[in-house]
Amino acid sequence: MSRIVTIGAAQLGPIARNESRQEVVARLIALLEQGARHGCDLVVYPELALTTFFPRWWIEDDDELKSWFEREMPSAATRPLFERAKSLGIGFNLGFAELIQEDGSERRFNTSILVDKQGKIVGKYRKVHLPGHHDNEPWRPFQHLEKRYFERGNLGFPVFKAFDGVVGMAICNDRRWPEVYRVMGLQGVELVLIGYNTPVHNPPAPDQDAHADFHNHLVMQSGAYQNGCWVVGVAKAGKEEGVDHIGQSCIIAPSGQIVAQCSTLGDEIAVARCDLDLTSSYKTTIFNFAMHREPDTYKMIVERKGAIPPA
Ligand code: ING
Repeated sequence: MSRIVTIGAAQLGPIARNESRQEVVARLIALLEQGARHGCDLVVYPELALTTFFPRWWIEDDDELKSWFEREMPSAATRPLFERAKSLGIGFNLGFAELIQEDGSERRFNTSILVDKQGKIVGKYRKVHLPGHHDNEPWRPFQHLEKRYFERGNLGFPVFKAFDGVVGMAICNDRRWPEVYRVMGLQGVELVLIGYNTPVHNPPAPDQDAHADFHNHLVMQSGAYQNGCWVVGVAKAGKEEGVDHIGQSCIIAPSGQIVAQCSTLGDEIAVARCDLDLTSSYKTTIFNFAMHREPDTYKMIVERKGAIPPA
């Protein structure tokens, strides 16, 4: 039996500071329609896909800062995306800056949602690993103020039954930390969806710039193989407000192999038919956590099978 999900990695080129939500949503819908022509069931967009990557700037005016956030989802600006996706029978994963009243106070998160083919939000994740710094650091050619503008995610690393499988999400810097995949792997995740905005240059570590593309794929391919799951990584790419970002959006099989990849730094969709049943070979053999990672469980299993007589 095969559980095929046809997935589109919908990479975005730069989003200008003065580009409206409506203009961006039109680009998202264009990619959605390309995905429909390729038979996609699910389209994956980047982190903070509705705006330019505003944490690159020191923003003192709180009203200006809040203008980069979404107060409701769907909103008037994003409803056309939800409606078009529903009419095409395609689900999607969307990253955006979330401003919400929760527990009696205003909360701000770097958020990603999973929307099913009926246009219903069936999963939400809030970014845990917030890279960069909290205060203005004028020595940098550009800032990276996620620690200032967002709270650390408070939802953990959940997985969701969707698209006939077990689906999880991560956001950008999360993908560099192996425990992110493993926490979801221990929940049986079969498909991890990741959006990213990754500058080529990392001011505190310029020696690593030359490896930006390599590190991007290294961490996602490792996460896929070591947890027997599919991983989809989708970039906001290109020179955005003067800052060069990597592209390389891709779809990675549980073997760790890249099976589809974007080759430009603009709006581009890479598509692959992803058989979720391919995860089983890895989850039941080399990365069978119960058998090889939890010895007491192993002993119980083999005793139950009678291979080793009870002590
Ligand atoms: N961006 C980057 C990322 O982890 C970064 C931060 C840039 C880390 C360059 C290392 C090198 O891909 C976000 N948004 O997390």
